[in-house]
Amino acid sequence: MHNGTTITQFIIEEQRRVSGATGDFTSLLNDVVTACKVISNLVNHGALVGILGSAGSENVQGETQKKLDVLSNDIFIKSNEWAGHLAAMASEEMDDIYPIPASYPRGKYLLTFDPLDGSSNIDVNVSVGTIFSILRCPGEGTAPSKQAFLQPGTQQVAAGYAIYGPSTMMVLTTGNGVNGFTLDQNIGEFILTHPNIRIPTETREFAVNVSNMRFWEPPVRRYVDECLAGKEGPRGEDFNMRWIASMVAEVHRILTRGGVFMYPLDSKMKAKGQGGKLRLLYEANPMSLIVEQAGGRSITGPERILDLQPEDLHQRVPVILGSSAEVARIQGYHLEA
Ligand code: AHM
Ligand code: MG
Repeated sequence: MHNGTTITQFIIEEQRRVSGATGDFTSLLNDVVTACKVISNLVNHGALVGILGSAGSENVQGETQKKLDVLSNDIFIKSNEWAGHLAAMASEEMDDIYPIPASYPRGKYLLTFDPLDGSSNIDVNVSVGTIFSILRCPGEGTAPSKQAFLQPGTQQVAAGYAIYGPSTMMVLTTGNGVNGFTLDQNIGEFILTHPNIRIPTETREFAVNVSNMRFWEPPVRRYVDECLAGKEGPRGEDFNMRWIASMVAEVHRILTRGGVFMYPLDSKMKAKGQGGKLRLLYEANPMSLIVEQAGGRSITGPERILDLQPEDLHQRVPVILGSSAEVARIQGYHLEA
């Protein structure tokens, strides 16, 4: 039995501190929370409700869509299009932006999301999640365009993720620290269980897909080589490694006990004309805001991710994030190179 602060109460109390707040943003966050509860319920039921496996389609990135990718995308749209808080949405699973239909009032915010991150894990029952970011829509009243979404991550009003793991959690920042909420399935509410999350600055754990090692650039190679050399190497300490292939789960671990997550640029991506694996607007930017708000750092290699000027809706970027001292070291290796 938990009688703590619900996420709704938490958001309303935060809103009271902002003078002139209309409650629009609070209701928008509530709709996002509802969407994540619905997705959580589907993920939990898995094969019982026939939602595992491929949808038989591809998204704009040329990736095979899972049934749950498509369903989660629909749930996000249905939950968030009606209330009048949004001007448009953009998602990993949609080629173009989704302007709010004329049958609903148009609001002042933009919502971007990856409805089911790590979906390659869904059929093997490993943690997946939803990532989202909220921006203000520039040029209020005018029809939203793709251009409206191309704002640096520093402009995000809020960012968060839901993780569908052994328990379902929601981790949220509105630019004033990071808080974690656990879904109490019995009462259907997210309860504040992890107030003011801080990432430990030092770490001895890294996460990277080592099968790509031969394609990496020298600074990443150097960092990982030094970790692997352990006590006998230049770091003088043994490191541990994890790779879940679900960014949400990786970031959640780092928020909990520190560490570094890397999906760096490599020569294989470059040959395909890609700037990285992960998408800037609905993966890298929201996760970077969360990580920085929790005292960590997030970079492409040489640059801070939140400072990047997006050029495209589905732009991909390299991502290196986590404990500040380690990420600073990796950034140093990039700048030296
Ligand atoms: P997705 O949004 O299509 O699920 O892809 C993103 C995921 C990340 O969650 C994860 O870090 C990465 O892709 C895993 O990549 P890989 O399969 O190369 O290990
Ligand atoms: Mg994703």
